[in-house]
Amino acid sequence: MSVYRALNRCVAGGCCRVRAARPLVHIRSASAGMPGAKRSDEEHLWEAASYLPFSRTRIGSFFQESPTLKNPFLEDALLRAYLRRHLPEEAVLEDLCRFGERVAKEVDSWGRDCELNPPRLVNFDPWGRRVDHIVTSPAWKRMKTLSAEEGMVAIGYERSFGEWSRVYQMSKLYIFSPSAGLYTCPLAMTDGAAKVIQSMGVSLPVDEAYSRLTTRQPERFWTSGQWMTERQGGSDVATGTETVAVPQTDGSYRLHGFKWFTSATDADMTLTLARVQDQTGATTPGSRGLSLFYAEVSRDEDGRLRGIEVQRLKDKLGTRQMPTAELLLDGLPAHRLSEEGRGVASIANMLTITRIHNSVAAIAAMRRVVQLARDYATRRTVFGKVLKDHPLHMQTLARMEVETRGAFLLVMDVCRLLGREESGLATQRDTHLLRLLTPVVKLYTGKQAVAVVSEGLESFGGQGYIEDTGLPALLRDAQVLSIWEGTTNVLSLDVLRCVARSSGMVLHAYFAHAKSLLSGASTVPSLAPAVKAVDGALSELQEFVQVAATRAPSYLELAARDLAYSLARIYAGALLIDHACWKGASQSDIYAALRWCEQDLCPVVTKQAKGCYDSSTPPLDTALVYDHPTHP
Ligand code: MFK
Repeated sequence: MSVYRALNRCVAGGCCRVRAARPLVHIRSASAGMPGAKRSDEEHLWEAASYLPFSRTRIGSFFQESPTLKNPFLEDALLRAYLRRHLPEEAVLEDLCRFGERVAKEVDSWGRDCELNPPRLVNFDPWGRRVDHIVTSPAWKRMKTLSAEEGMVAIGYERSFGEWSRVYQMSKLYIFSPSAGLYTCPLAMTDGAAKVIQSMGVSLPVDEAYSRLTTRQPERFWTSGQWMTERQGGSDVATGTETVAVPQTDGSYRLHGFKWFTSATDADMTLTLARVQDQTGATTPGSRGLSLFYAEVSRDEDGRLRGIEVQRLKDKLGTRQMPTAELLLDGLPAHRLSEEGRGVASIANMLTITRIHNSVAAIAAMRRVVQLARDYATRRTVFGKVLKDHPLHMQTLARMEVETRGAFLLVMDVCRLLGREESGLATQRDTHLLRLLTPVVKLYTGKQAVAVVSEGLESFGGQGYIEDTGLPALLRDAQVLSIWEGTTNVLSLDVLRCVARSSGMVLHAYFAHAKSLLSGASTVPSLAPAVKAVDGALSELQEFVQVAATRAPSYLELAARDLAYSLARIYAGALLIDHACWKGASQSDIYAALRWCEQDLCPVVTKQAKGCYDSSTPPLDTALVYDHPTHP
């Protein structure tokens, strides 16, 4: 573009126009009376340019400093305090500190590359042969190497730190997650698959797979898929799974079916569900007809995928960094891992692990947005002072911080319980708590992540809405956390199911442990209002449970979501109090506990008092949702 055109555009266009107009008029009138002063329009404009605050070469002198990602380990007071309290091993702290530095300096930019270079599917080669090649970015591949080197899955199985090994592993994933370009998804499923194989006994044909899933050697490392979802069965796996397994003479199977949503489809192997056909071709319907299968993803000598066609990649709101595909299973060679009909019960171990990973991703997203917002608040000046000096802005960030702290302690407690179970130290109470809290924590933190990340974007003003800041991707990716691995409602019902199946024992464990967490609080008098709130909420909840047990199942079903929220909020309150009583706790820990406990800790009782679960509610809800004019 010529200078002339550029200036013309500048003078004529938009916001520059008002500012540019004055000097231009001034120059023209000044030169008009001078003898022999014949000046071209271009000269006028050249001269005008020296007065213009904006032009092609001068676009203003102010540039806002961007938020800077610093070492996420060093920046996280609660993580460091939690580890100092429970796992004060130099080796762990050093590793996390080094890794945090690597994440900030190196890995974060790979994560961004994964977002900018999403996977694509090449179905055919130039000559029309089917190849079904999912092309991923170099950054995505680097994440695989890094994951092996850093022991992202291995740490959980090496168990070098006994019952705290899972806390160590999940702390590392927590630091990694928002910079990982969604590589945490294949890692979640890989971890889940290793857990399933281990719990079923590491023997042929999966011994090699187990060693690859849990290795630190990048050239041997495998990731696993978890192909559960079919067109009819997202949540309702039991009735919606159509895939059939045809027995072969050598004892193996061939799978035929259509998997509708397979994440991280560039995996090396998968665990999946199918119905075994009998000799007449018949299968057993429902949950009891499902068995668990192991299959490797491999290519034949012509380069074609064995028994798989990739129909298409999904076009998703977020998690675009990662390939998610629709797969036609057309004779996929597979081995049955579970007894026939024990598929759901066998894959449940995988669901426990992936739900915990999901919760880790949720707290990591919250923590990341808080860290960036906190940094930005020291760099951005508005209305004459930095954001950090605006009390309302600080109040908003402090609320986000409280949410993040409560969620962090919830998730770490589930990791602690998992570690205890795996190292053979779990008491009956621990086992019950782990079963109850896994869905509770997953559903609660998934929702919290969306709320906190959304609030966090607002703290960057309009820049939080601008793609190439990388901030919007945080929100897009958070949105999936309440959906996959069981939606909020499906998990709320899972809570009811585990209460029923344990004859209420999971709730006994919950009440006993939550109360025990308050026991040290008498040493910190300033915590009294928080202790009173949690104690009161626990009593209310106990009463609710007693009453609800006498009501029809539909009553509890309507209360399920509020019940799960109550369990999460009260337990987080108790954990925050317990942490604030620790001798190494800070004033901020006490403040966070007090703030958390100011909210409605027991919404199920608040709503019950308003009659929200009465029998009149479901028909009224339906009428409201399908409301339409009754008068012409
Ligand atoms: C960063 C993190 C990233 C994470 C990445 C993951 C990406 C992958 C994306 C996906 O694959 S999303 C697909 C996820 N799909 C789901 O989460 C399915 C949601 N639906 C459910 O969870 C249903 O509740 C369920 C399929 C489990 C219901 O099936 P059933 O067959 O009706 O269950 P049923 O009859 O209640 O239980 C069957 C057995 O499983 C019982 O064992 P027993 O027969 O021995 O009694 C149950 O106890 C057991 N079970 C069910 N849920 C369990 C469980 N055991 C432990 N924990 C659970 N949650």
